[in-house]
Amino acid sequence: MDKSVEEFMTKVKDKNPGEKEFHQAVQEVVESIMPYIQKNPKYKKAKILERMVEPERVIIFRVPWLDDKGEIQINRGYRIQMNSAIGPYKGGLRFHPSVTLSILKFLAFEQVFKNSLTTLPMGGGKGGSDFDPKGKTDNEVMKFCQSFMTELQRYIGSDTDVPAGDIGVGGREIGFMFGQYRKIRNEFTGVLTGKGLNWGGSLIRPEATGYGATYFAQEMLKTKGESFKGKTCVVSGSGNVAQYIVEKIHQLGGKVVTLSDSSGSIYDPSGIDEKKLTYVMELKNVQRGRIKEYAEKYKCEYVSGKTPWHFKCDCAFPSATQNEISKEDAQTLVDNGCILVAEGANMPTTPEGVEVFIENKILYGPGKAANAGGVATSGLEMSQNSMRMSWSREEVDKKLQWIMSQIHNSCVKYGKDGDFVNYVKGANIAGFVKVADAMIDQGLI
Ligand code: NDP
Ligand code: 2IT
Repeated sequence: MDKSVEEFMTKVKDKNPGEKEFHQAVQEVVESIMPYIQKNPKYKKAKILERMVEPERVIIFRVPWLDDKGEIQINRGYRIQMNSAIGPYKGGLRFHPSVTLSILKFLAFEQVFKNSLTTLPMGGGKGGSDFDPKGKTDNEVMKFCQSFMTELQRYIGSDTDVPAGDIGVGGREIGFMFGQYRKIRNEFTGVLTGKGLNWGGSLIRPEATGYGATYFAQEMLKTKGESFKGKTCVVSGSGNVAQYIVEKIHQLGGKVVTLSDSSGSIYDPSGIDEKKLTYVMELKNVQRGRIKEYAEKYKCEYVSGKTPWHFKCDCAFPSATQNEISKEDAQTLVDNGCILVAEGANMPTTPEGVEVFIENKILYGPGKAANAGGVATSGLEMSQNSMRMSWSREEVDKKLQWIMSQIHNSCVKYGKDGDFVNYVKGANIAGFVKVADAMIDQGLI
């Protein structure tokens, strides 16, 4: 490791003990940016990196709620307001039992760079809770969401901080939280994105992360004169992001052969078509069942407790969670002929796995570039809310495609190295420059 990176990381680790996911996300960014900062001393002098790893504000709160048996439950709520130099804090809420301060700080840190890449004026934030929506009734989820928002509402607002969904937070949860915000504050504003279409939501927002990741992959393929036609793809996860990646790849002539959840993966060599995807959406979004049931219905293979990376593919779309591709998984993908990895999830590849992709010079699109279509379309939802208007499906989709191509251009601009594009370096530097310059312009903030 470069000496200046090592020194910087020692300080970050000492100041944030035990936060290993946060250290991981910071280290990846710092490794890309340090050489750039050495060449541009104004960033060093202004201690921009040192400031960027310190959240502007961290809010941690108690979330008490009553379950269906009348028993009191207590969860912990968080909001990390990381950086607002280029716009209001913006980023999702994650409800999952694995949620910790470290995980939300890593996600908030990534979000700052991602949002900067979108071309839109959004700062970075993230929040959530260790609440587990799995196995809870709609009534229990509502009780939790209401209690969560009763406290969170003090800190957010349409010009201050605009949360959205992430793992465990979809349309249902956004609805319950929006209702509670409106009731307490007596105002109807765009304080959350991912809202229902009848009450301020944007067309294409549900599809946006998955569609955007596919558009980004399409841009990467274009650099090699390739397209999705005839490509076999593996996708992990089976939630919001995974579902719309499957839909878009199918529309573009590719074939998706896997999906997964935290219990295991399905392998359907004949491909997941529209009809099968409709079944998956009903299974996951309405019945809230397990992906194993797909294998039973369509008589295909199910591997219990395993990720899908050992299935042969041309393109891979990790779309479940952080650190789901190990070094060995990355090597298996490369050995099996995989030419492209586009991250629907945030930080799904371990640093050792990333190294394998870069060394082998495959098309590797890191999450903060590849999955930025979700938050970008949230930004478009905010614009529509401010205007009190809504755009058509075609208009939003066109804007999303344009934004993904702009993000791709930015990555190429800062990441081109001969005929290879290092999208990690490109995304990190491009995301950094806009925020860093804004911080310098605005003085010591
Ligand atoms: P969902 O809650 O809709 O789906 C999550 C999926 O990932 C489920 O299939 C879930 O399986 C699986 N999963 C979650 N945690 C784990 C785990 N620890 N191990 C294995 N599988 C797991 O979430 P999204 O689709 O919205 O989010 C997926 C990823 O995409 C996340 O990394 C998120 O941060 C990222 N992302 C989401 C955006 C959005 O707009 N929603 C935008 C940009 C990135 P199970 O049902 O078993 O839990
Ligand atoms: O990780 C992400 O970019 C999201 N979960 C979406 C955030 C948003 O504000 O739409």
